[in-house]
Amino acid sequence: LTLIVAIDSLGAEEAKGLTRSLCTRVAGFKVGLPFLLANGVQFLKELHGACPEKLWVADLKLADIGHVMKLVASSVASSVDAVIAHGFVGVRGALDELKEYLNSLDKKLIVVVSMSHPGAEEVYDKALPNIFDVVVKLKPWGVVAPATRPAIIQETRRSFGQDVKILSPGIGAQGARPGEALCAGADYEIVGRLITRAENPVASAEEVLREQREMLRRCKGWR
Ligand code: BMP
Repeated sequence: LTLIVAIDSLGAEEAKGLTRSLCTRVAGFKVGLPFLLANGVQFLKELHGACPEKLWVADLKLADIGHVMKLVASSVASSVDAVIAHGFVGVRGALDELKEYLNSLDKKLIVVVSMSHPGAEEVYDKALPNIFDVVVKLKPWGVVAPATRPAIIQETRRSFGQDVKILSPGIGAQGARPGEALCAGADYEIVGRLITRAENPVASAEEVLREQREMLRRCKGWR
């Protein structure tokens, strides 16, 4: 399974319905800050409890000193499998402490290596070699790399082989097509609005999965 649905702006009931309907169909769910602030951490526990086998990712885009990132992570850790942090804060006194803390809970760390919006070229992409050093030192379970710039995904895959999972947002609302990131080497595509804002979100998710299969069939000869 290659699809992670990003939940940023759904109401509680919509989110409950969608995650239940998609539970058997997708790889997991990524829950963003707007959703958590609107619906609360306790509600995330409820969602997770109804679909516990899937990969639940807390996307709080952590970028702070280790102590504070650990405090924030501790408020969601029991309801998720993985936590996303920015790579640019560096290892010592920051990501090293977060990683150790998550390890102690048997949770995964995902580090942003670059982002999907145009401005990421202004700063993030220029720092890519430094961020890659962070990934080498830290050995996180996964990284986020942009579906909108497949060359970054390819470079990430070339640099780390199969040692990290690559999760790629930027599909649909931000312009990339389903399957493009997978063809560039990503393990998962993160899709939000294309699904959550569709008239029929479940049908839209099915369509994304179909397009992913079709693209993979063409680029990798998959059946
Ligand atoms: P959408 O498919 O609606 O554009 O949502 C993309 C999701 O991925 C959002 O939750 C956003 O926070 C996240 N994301 C992103 O768009 N670009 C990045 O570089 C990193 C992200 O986590």
